Parts: sequence; structure tokens; C-alpha cells
Amino acid sequence: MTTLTAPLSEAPLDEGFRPHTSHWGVFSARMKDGELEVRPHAGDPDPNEIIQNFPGALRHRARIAQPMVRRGWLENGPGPDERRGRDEYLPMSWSAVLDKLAGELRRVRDDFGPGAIFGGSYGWSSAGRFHHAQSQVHRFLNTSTGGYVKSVNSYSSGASSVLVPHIIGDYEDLVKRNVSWEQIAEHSEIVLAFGGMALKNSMVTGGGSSKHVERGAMQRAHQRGCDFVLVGPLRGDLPEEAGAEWLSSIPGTDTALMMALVHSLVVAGLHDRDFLERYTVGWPVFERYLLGETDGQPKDAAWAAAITGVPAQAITALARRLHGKRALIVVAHALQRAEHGEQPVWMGMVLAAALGQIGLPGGGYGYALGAIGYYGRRYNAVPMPTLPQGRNAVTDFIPVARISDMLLNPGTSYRYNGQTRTYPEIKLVYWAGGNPFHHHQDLNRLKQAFARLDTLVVHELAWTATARHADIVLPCTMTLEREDIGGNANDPLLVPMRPAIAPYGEARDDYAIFADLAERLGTAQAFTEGRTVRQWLEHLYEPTRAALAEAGLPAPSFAEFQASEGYDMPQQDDDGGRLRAFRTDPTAHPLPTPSGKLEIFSQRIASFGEADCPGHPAWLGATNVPDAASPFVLVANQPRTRLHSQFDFGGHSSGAKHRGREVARMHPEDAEARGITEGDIIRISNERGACLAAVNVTDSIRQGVVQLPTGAWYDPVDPEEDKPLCVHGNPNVLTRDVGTSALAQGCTGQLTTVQVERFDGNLPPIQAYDPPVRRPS
Ligand SMILES: Nc1nc2c(c(=O)[nH]1)N[C@H]1C(S)=C(S)[C@@H](COP(=O)(O)OP(=O)(O)OC[C@H]3O[C@@H](n4cnc5c(=O)[nH]c(N)nc54)[C@H](O)[C@@H]3O)O[C@H]1N2
Ligand SMILES: Nc1nc2c(c(=O)[nH]1)N[C@H]1C(S)=C(S)[C@@H](COP(=O)(O)OP(=O)(O)OC[C@H]3O[C@@H](n4cnc5c(=O)[nH]c(N)nc54)[C@H](O)[C@@H]3O)O[C@H]1N2
Ligand SMILES: [Mo]
Repeated sequence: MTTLTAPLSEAPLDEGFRPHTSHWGVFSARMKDGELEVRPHAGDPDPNEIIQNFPGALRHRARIAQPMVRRGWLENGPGPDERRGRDEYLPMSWSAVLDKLAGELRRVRDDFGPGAIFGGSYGWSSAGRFHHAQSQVHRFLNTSTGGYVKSVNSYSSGASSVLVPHIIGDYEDLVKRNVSWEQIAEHSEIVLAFGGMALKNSMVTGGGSSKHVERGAMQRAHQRGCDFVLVGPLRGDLPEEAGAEWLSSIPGTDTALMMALVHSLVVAGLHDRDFLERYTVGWPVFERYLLGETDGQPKDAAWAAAITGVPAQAITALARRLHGKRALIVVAHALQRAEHGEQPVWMGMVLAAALGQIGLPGGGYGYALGAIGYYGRRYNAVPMPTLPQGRNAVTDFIPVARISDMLLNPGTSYRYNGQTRTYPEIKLVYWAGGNPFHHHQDLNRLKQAFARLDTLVVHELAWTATARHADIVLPCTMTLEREDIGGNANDPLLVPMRPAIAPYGEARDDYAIFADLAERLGTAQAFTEGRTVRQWLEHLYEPTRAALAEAGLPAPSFAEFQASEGYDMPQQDDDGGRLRAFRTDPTAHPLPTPSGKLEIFSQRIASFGEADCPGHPAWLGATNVPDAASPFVLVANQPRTRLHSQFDFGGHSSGAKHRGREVARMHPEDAEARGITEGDIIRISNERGACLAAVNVTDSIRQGVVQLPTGAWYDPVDPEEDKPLCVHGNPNVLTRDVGTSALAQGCTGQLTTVQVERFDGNLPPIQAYDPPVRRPS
């Protein structure tokens, strides 16, 4: 710890603006004349407009005002029910609903054991450190039901987070303590970004960011003469400020392109043999594959051109440009959120190794840089407040994106990271802070999976499609309705989050709901430790204060912190992490891989014997190959105007829709061939489902590709049907629910193939935000 910034408070807030933070940035808020006003943090050079979703969302009709129970569950008791998703809801008092829920938790725990409860509860919830819903639900289940079946990994990095420990070592270190934005601004000479580094993505930071630095860093690098090259289907994945050259490529083919780049280096004798010798294992095996000695197919530029759509000559020219420069290879998370998603992550490392750049400032492998705002920054030098979750007595888990498989196929086996595992039989699912009807693939299949349950419990602030499938819906507060501490380990500002308004209707904090449930289960002391919210905040803040004091820095008391506009924490050096240390001295600082080196061939992965993830990076063939029935590749990427599905009904998100529908993009020639023009409504479909969207016709997308972001709330026009049309534009009715490979079983939601037609029928109204109809009981 050397870069000690003295704590500094920002310009004082005036006229009742109170500090707050969200995953989309630090901001302040006030109520004026009954309206919420928000404004970005004064020190933020490039604020995120997503905060403008708050005002319209705060009291929107989609909010949930009181506890609700699904009629079928109330009348028939727990059990499988096809009506989930189209049933009606009846209001119930808090005390009655918590009595019922406590009884049901007790029944499942006593009759089937805690291993029949799935509490993975994946999702981003909100930014506060205490009211973090996923931490709350885990803590509750650990203290009060004897634990739960959990999920491991994320939808974000399902393939890479399993692969990287085998081949590079420390995943966190790779994404967070490796190549920083400061290094790019100062050192990089060429940045080759597969899938880009879209500002819309880095504007989002789990826990919130006080300064969005990415645009400025790319601008400074570009002005200094650094070249940016974007490979991918969308021109907008690098900002104007980067001055990037766009190599338009077919999605899902990056591994082949990277191989051809390495092949071009090798045949020209330009690969860094010393680096490969000293820092890697397995190059000779891979080189034989690359040159075609093992399978008769050299992975050369002509071969790759046919697969990727990038001309052979552009590939060889790019290889030469990369050689001899401070070159940075970036691979977006998106590339591994696809079938065989492990391959581009592995091959990106091999390309960076062949260039000999790994471990140099601004060079090497910036995996996922720019995907989220906490990558490529410094770590704080003091601990951040964190709610302890307790110990889970159940050891069973699933890879997070295998939820439908688990619910549909209990007792069957599957492969994961070298193990053969068995899906448990789940009776009750508890969700707080996530939206599987946003995040999961093949929603019609997910619906069938949820129909199998005895009970689905959801805490939500709004009537998401997940809430509409639940048996018990408990309304929770939204972040602006409660007090918290905001921050994350890679942003200096610790924020006293202050409420702007009282809770909506009967909504309660997740903590209060769990505390009352724990009371009923006889575990209140274990869950609450006797603390009020305020006492928890003080308790969680204390380690940070103590560390500041120990470092000899001003260490405000909790009361002082609470009354401030935030304090900057000291930060660690930008030291390049383990990869820099390894480069400097590979013997003293081996990587935490089996060999201690970068593994181009992994004996361990080879020993797992998976055909879909062999022992070295391999081109396993394209999986999203368009055909006559589904002639387009659909890119279902992150939305620009919101975080996932959160506040889709907010002003900024809904203002970007057209005729109420999410906007898809397609190329002018594709549109013309189908009689589609700007602003038309289109029907996007495949064998799994169909949705409507509005269309933006633009040449900033590759021909043959259609893009529809995630996050429009699932809105089935006729929920009685097996595969109802989503009239709003949720791409997850189309995506395939399969794992990346038997190694990682990650989410593959980014790409699929689809048909596109103009929709000339009567346009059904959007009903996604209307609370489910309720007959008076
Ligand atoms: N097709 C496709 N699908 C994808 C992806 C893709 O690229 N393509 N990307 C995937 C990725 S990377 C991710 S991370 C997932 C994201 O999936 P999720 O994280 O599940 O999506 P969110 O919309 O952020 O869901 C958070 C939910 O928490 C609720 N919430 C907010 N605050 C609170 C609170 O205080 N308490 C409670 N109880 N609830 C709260 C919000 O209302 C919201 O419904 O989606 C994945 N899905
Ligand atoms: N505004 C906003 N920002 C977000 C989020 C959000 O919901 N909204 N979600 C956050 C989360 S949780 C995560 S995990 C990150 C996700 O970070 P990413 O997964 O990297 O983000 P995406 O926008 O899904 O994809 C980035 C780009 O990759 C390109 N792409 C897709 N497939 C391919 C391919 O096969 N090859 C190439 N070369 N390019 C391809 C697409 O054009 C896409 O725009 O974003 C974070 N940032
Ligand atoms: Mo994510």
C-alpha cells in the first residue's frame, strides 16, 4: 500500500440532495414537489445516464405494494402446478404470509432436508453492502433452514472462471489486478479487442463507481498514437474516442481468427520463442495442431477467412502489426457466453503469449477488460464493509446456468470440471435479488422447470416475470428507500447511502422480512445477532475504520461518515499483479496452475477427457450456423439503457423503446431483402420461441447478424400456450439452454440463430408492467 490518498469529501450537497450509489454509478437524490430528482456524483468525468431510470421507477405501477400469494398455491397447497405464470394473486397480511412461509420452510426442511431447498438466488440486486439481497438470503438460509443447495460461478463468466484457474491461475487477479486503464493510457501501442470494450458495459460496476474513466483512458491512448482494432459484429463496441478500426467478423468464430493470427506469426518466424519457452507449457503440442501436423489442417489465414468472414490478407496484415509492439489482447466476456466459450478465452492467452507481451505494462492479456467497471482499476487498501453469510451445511451445488436441467432432471448425472455430479431433487426455490426470467435461456423451458416445484418464493420490488411465477411474492424496498453503505473494492469512494423517500406501500427491507421469518423459525438471534439495521451498518463499517486508523489516516467515526458525502479510501499500487511478478521472476512467483506456468496444453483438462474441451485450444466447429429455417445469427448482448432487467420501466429505458418494443438492429441489405424498413415491428423466431421487436436498420452491424439486447421484460401474449409470443422483445425466449462445455457448463445466452420477418398483424399491447389481475376474494 503506497498510494495514500487522503480522505476527501466532495463538494457539499445542497438543497436536500442526499448521497447514494447504484451499480450504474454514485449519484445523489432528493424529493422535490413529490418528484424524485437525481444527479451524478460531482467528481464523475463521464456519468452513466442509467441513473435516470430512477425517477420514473420509484412509484411506478409495476412496484409491488403488499404481500401476494398465488391462488393455486393457496387453494391446493404446495405442489407442481402448470398455472405458474398465468395464475392470479391474492393479497395477504405480512403476519399471515410469514406464518405460512415459515410453515412451508419447516415442512420442506423436516421432510426432505435443506438439500431440497435451492437458494442460489443468482442476480445483481442492488448496490448497498448490507441490503445486498443475495447475501441476505444466503445468511438467512444458512442460519435458519440448515443451509441450501447453492449455485457456483456466474452468468457473466461461466466458462472463463472455470477455465482460467487451470491455465493462468488466479481469475480475480487476471481481471482486476492485471492491465489497467492507466496502463492503456500510458503504454499500449496496439489494442486488439475481440468483442470490443463498449462504454455502455464498463459504465456498470457491481457496487457502483464514482468515476467512469474508460472513455478518457481510451481517448488519451488514441491521442498518444495507440491503435485500437475491434473484431466483432457491431461497430459500436468501441467508442468513437478510441478511433478504432473495425474488422467485422462472424460471431462465434474468434478462436479461428486468433489461431490464424498465431499461425501467421509462426510461419513468419515472428512468435516470441523465448517467452513461450520460459513462461508456458505445451507450446510444442499446440504448434503441431496449429500447423496441421496432427489433423491435416493448417490453421492459416485462408482457413480462418472462410470461417470468420475476415479476409485472409487482413489477418496476415494484422499479425504483422501486432508483432514488436506493446500489444494488448482483449477478449470480451461475451465471447465465452456461447457454446465452446472456453476456447476464445484460452486462445486469447495463447495469442498474447505468442506475442510475448504478458506481464508488461499495457500489454499482454486483458481478459474482459471493459466488460464491467471494476476491471482494470486499483484495489482499495482497506477492507470494504461486507455482510457475513455464515456457513452453509449443504455442500451440494450446481453450475449456475444449469437450473432448468436441475429442476427437470433430478437424479440424473452431468459432467462439470472433471467431476460427474448428480442433480438434487429440489422442492422449494427461494429467490431474492435476481430475475431468472431475465437471465436464463429458453424461457419456455424455464417455465416448465418452475412448474415442477412445490413452492417458489420471491422477494421483489416490482412485478417481474419471475415474481409472476412465484407462489409467495414478498414486496421489498428499493435502494432509495433505505439506509446503507455503498462501495466496492476497486473504487475509492465509500458512500453513505441515505434514503430519499419512505418505503412504497407495505414494502419491507429484505433484512426485516428475513428477521421476522427467523423469529418464527426460532433462529432470530443467529440471523440478526440482535442488531438493528443501523447497528449492522456500524458493525460492518468498523473494520474499514480500524484499518484507516491503523494506516495513520483520518478514520471518521460511523456518525461522521454517515453525515458526510463520502470518503475516498487509500488504494494499492497498480502493480500488474501476479502476471507481472511471474514475468519478472517465474521461479520466485510461479502462477497457481499445475505447472506454475501459463498452460497452452493442460494435462489436467486433457485428463478430464471431454470431447468439447480438449487439452489445448481447438477449433471445434461453429455451433451457431445459420440455415434456411434460421438464417441469422442473433447477438443477445447487454442493454445500453439499463442494467439487465432492472427498471426496464424507468424513463431512460422505456424512452429508448419504439412503439413500446425493444429495438433490434439489422443490416440494410438484410432488411431490404425482407421488405423491412426503419421503425417496423419484426417477429424474431426459431424452434424455441418467438418475440416481437422494433427495428433499427443500420450499417454498423454485420450483414447476417441481428442484435437484440437483453432486459425487456418477458411479456407473453397468451400464457396458456406452450410457446407464447413475447410481444415486448425478450431474446431469452430464443436462446438455447445448453452449457458451454462439459468443463464449465457456463451460460451460452449471447448467440443463437433466428428467422426474422416483418410483423404486419395487430400489435398486442405491452402488459409486462401491469400487476397480475386480481379478483376480489
Ligand atoms: N441472452 C442472454 N442472457 C443473459 C446474458 C446475455 O449476455 N445474453 N447475460 C447474463 C449476465 S452476464 C447476467 S449477470 C445476468 C443478469 O441477471 P440478473 O442479475 O438476474 O438480472 P437483474 O435484472 O439485475 O436482476 C436483479 C433483480 O433484483 C431485483 N432487486 C433489486 N434490488 C433488490 C433488493 O434490494 N431486494 C430484492 N429482493 N430484489 C432486488 C431487481 O428488481 C431485479 O429484478 O443475465 C444473463 N443473461
Ligand atoms: N449498460 C449495461 N452494462 C452492463 C450490463 C448491463 O446489463 N447493462 N451488464 C454487466 C454485466 S453483468 C456483464 S457480465 C458485462 C458483460 O460484458 P459482455 O458480455 O462483454 O457484454 P455484451 O454487451 O453482452 O457483449 C459485448 C459485445 O460482444 C460482441 N460479441 C458477441 N458475440 C461475439 C463474438 O462471438 N465475437 C466477437 N468478436 N464479438 C462478439 C457483441 O457485439 C457485444 O456487443 O456487462 C456489464 N455491463
Ligand atoms: Mo454478468
